[in-house]
Amino acid sequence: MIRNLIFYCIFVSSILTISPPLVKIIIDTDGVYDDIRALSIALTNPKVEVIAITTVHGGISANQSAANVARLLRALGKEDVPIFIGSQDSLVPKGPIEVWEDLFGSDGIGGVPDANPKALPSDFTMANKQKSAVDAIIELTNLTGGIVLVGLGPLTNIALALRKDPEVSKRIKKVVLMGGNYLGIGNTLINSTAEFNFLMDPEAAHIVLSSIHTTIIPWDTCFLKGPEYNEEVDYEESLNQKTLLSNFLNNITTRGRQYNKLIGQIYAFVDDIAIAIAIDRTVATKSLKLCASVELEEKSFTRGQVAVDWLSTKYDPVDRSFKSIGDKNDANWLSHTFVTEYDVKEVNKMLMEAVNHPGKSTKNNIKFDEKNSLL
Ligand SMILES: *[C@@H]1O[C@H](CO)[C@@H](O)[C@H](O)[C@H]1NC(C)=O
Ligand SMILES: *[C@@H]1O[C@H](CO)[C@@H](O)[C@H](O)[C@H]1NC(C)=O
Ligand SMILES: *[C@@H]1O[C@H](CO)[C@@H](O)[C@H](O)[C@H]1NC(C)=O
Ligand SMILES: *[C@@H]1O[C@H](CO)[C@@H](O)[C@H](O)[C@H]1NC(C)=O
Ligand SMILES: [Ca+2]
Repeated sequence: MIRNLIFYCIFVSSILTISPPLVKIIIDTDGVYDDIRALSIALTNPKVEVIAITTVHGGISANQSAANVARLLRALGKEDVPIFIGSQDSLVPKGPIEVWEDLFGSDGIGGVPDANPKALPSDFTMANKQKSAVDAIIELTNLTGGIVLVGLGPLTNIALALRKDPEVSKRIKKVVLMGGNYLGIGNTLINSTAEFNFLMDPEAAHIVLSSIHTTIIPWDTCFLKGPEYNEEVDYEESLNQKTLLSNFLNNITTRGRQYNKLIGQIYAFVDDIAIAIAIDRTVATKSLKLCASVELEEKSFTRGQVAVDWLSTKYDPVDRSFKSIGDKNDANWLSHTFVTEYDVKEVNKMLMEAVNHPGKSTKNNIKFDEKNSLL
């Protein structure tokens, strides 16, 4: 009996010691379809605890972003994850958002309100009304140590949180951002060499990059590696599983995928990479540590582009790559880790696990049947 008890204790404690602690994440998002797909990884991964989701202006309004997140939470039976609405405009106001409807649809997620789960007016009321995203970031990182802060939109909320409470940068474990660039590859299809999230609020991006060392998944990596990795995975595999979430992600990305085809672009992973690396850093297979800042000059091709100080690097002949030769101890040129290659198969695996996740509520356990819509 006692021997059994001892065995039991050893058994339980070994389980407790082998299972790694949960990755605690706050995700700041502008809630377009890419973000929603990436969020679905974090919300279903058993290694992750999503502490909160905060929303920001960007591809769509912060309010629409919150409604889109609420709809995803319903799809997953995860309505208990709190949503906080943040900044409605950039630090230097740019006025009303012009939604890129050809790509995103009017709501940022393909304009398919009838796709399951259907969009509901109540999605707009699901966010916490007591607290702004900025205060939520400040207070939740104070309540829970070691949070990974992931930015998938313009950096307005994160910049304001760091400004209002500089201790945030000491309390959190790390910041992982999808945004910016290091080779000047832009993605706004206008006369700009900036990446969208950084261009939407260059001043905020500047504040974040000069306040804290971050890990950045730059647009250049998404753009250059997307077509190459297409030989390794089928980017649409996770969209063709017979589950509710797979079908939902298929529906909300249909317009975006069609538009990408039209302009000759490959529909590859973007925000998903940031979430995957926040969960498991080994998903980043190659990175460069670079001192970097953000160009703020108005009316220039380069506003919002990341300025890189390549002179603070040196070629390493063994590794055949450039390596940082140390920080410059200048707040305007903090070093950041730019991910230049990633494990696309692992990102795809995480997405596949997400769409096949049984979910919490029973309705998610049932495979989605196109003829007998369940919701
Ligand atoms: C966002 O929603 C709030 C109510 O939650 C409302 O007061 C505000 O006017 C909305 N802002 C925009 C830009 O739609
Ligand atoms: C969702 O996608 C399925 C095919 O995967 C399609 O049959 C259905 O019409 C789509 N629904 C909407 C509302 O777009
Ligand atoms: C952090 O929490 C402590 C209590 O644990 C509290 O005294 C302090 O005011 C909090 N700070 C912020 C910024 O919320
Ligand atoms: C970029 O193009 C827009 C629209 O054609 C124009 O208004 C703007 O001045 C251009 N910017 C630069 C830096 O040339
Ligand atoms: Ca985004």
